[in-house]
Amino acid sequence: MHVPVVIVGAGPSGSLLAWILRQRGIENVVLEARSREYVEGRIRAGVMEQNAVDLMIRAGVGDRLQKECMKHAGVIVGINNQHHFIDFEKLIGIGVTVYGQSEVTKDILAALDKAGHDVVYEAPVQTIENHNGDRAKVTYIQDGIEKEISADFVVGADGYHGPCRKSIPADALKTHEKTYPLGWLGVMVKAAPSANVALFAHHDRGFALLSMRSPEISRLYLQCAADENLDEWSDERVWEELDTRMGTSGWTLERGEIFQKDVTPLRSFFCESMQYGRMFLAGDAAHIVPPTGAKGLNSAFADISVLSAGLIQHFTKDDSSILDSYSGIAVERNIQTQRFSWSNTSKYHVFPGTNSFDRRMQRAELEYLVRDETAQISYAKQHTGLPFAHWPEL
Ligand code: RFL
Ligand code: PHB
Repeated sequence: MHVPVVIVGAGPSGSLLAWILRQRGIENVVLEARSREYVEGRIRAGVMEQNAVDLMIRAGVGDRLQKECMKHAGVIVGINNQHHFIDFEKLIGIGVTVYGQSEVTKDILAALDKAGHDVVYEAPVQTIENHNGDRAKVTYIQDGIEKEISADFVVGADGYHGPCRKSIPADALKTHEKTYPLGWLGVMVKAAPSANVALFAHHDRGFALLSMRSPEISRLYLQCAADENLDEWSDERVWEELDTRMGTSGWTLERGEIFQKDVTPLRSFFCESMQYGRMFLAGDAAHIVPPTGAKGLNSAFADISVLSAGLIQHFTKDDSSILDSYSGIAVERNIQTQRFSWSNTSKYHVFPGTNSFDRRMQRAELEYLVRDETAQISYAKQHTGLPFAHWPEL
């Protein structure tokens, strides 16, 4: 079997690309290792940049998002129990949108399903070969049987652990990585959000974040160790720690039933380039950021905007100029996103072993931010996201 484009992974990157290409009549097959329920149930991102929202809307999968999303004008910065609102809308005329990644994925997978698109679930890709030949070859397992498919292009949208990036020879790939001695303990809570925007709280005991998924569901995080043992965190201990790190006088953190707890170790990673012959990498397959900047899903959609524009131009106009520049554009944008995520992580967290001078300077960075309008404009621009270099013609 041969198709123009094989997409590995049906996460947000792979599913959105499949849908956009389909809209322009470009045949593609999506191979996904896990079940649809598993992919839809993964609780991850919550904050979307306006460009990511616009891409969903332009692609025709943004109706429910527009109805159910929550618009945030800015963020609250907490510094040792003092809250300061930074109003992005007032500063630069643009805010951020809260809509769960699981809802994003559900909306796109439902659209693909309704259109009868070829998304093969529970079909883990095993190998990608012949990247530099006239056709790339992909093997995968379906119902216990190994199958093969060839393609003009393969898109590795298979996340950090997937096989696509690993199929690139080591001497053709440069990787950059930082692991932090930190994790995030996340809880999903049946309680109304205690603020109308996210609260990023720096405290001597560590960072804490209040976010949300809907008017009834809050999402909260606590800085913890990268290998934190969840068994040591009773619900009561979680609430007490959240109160300690983000409480302030005259403000109450709403409590409710905790219905999920998880730990995410913090990591920064990116590779250069994001193309090897007929294979392109997109999203977490090429870059991971610590969640402090809320950039993972947004960077993935920035990649998909340029890659889909390039593939559409290639197949409909016989012009490969955007496709040829994809890797350079995507890596360059991603490095700036990495910088923001790393600097935001450094600003808010308490790092083990930091001396008193460095701790005080760290706090002074946040104090400068909440006092200085120029610093706030810069922060707002970075939070709300860089432009997308190309948009698909839809
Ligand atoms: P995904 O979502 O990892 O999807 C990859 C898909 O590939 C499949 N796969 C394979 N398929 C076939 N064959 C194989 N051999 C395969 N191996 C893997 C996987 O099953 C999976 O379905 O990558 P994608 O699509 O690039 O999407 C990236 C985003 O998921 C990620 O960047 C964000 O969730 C990051 N993130 C956030 N991003 C934001 O923009 N805003 C946020 O507020 C935000 N908060 C977060 C986050 C990530 C978090 N965690 C848990 C990592 C908060 C957290 C806690
Ligand atoms: C979330 O809502 O899950 C969220 C919000 C902001 C972040 C990371 C995660 O920086």
